[in-house]
Amino acid sequence: MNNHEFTRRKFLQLSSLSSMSLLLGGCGTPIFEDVVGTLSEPLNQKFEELIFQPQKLVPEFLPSQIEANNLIINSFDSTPIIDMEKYRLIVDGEVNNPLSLSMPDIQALPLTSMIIRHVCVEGWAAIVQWGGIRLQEIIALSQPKSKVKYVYFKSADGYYESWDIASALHPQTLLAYQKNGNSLPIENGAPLRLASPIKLGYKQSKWVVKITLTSELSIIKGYWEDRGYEWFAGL
Ligand SMILES: Nc1nc2c(c(=O)[nH]1)N[C@H]1C(S)=C(S)[C@@H](COP(=O)(O)O)O[C@H]1N2
Ligand SMILES: [Mo]
Repeated sequence: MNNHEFTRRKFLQLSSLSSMSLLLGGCGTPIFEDVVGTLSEPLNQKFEELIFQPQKLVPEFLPSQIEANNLIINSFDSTPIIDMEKYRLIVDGEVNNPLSLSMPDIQALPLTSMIIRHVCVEGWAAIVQWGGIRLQEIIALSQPKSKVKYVYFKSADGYYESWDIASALHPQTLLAYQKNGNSLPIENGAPLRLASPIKLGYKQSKWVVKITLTSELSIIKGYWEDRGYEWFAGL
């Protein structure tokens, strides 16, 4: 079995565990150690604190409140062409377990759905249903080092963003692959985009190809931030 296959099998085994047991790396039951093996290096204290810290949930909307919106805001005037067969989400940076995940890998993980309001600073908003994987699950799988404070997102169209780790770990921050009950349209960021009720629209990167965990925020912060917009952009 080659190394890639091994990592993939471990990953699939891991994904069948609940995120709670995954995070309780220190509990050390024989079964848990068996399944998780060397990947189970307990998550560091600071990260565990953050992920268990009760973060305030934003109230969600009802399905009857979903608004059909056709507003597409692209900073680059074009939708990137992505080969879905070859697509991999890369997770790297200050992590113990860098990841390269296909969409089937990601779709094997628990699906979370939410109906939230998307707010764009250009003066429009829409109530949208998103379905996808909690970003905290992906981050947990990568086993971030204790000093990680920021998360960078690189998109296939050249867009880039950075978030604080607490917002990235918020239970309503998703990497979405569904919109309003259908698979995510390419113009809205397929195969994978950020969706979260705690941040403004420009923080919600579409066509995410790479997630980098880091302890440093560089002077290059985000496409709009580097043009004068606020970095935290909380709602
Ligand atoms: N990769 C990428 N992501 C992006 C953008 C972009 O131009 N490129 N625009 C942002 C802005 S300003 C908004 S309001 C939302 C719009 O999302 P939508 O096109 O799905 O409505 O995407 C955000 N994410
Ligand atoms: Mo926006």
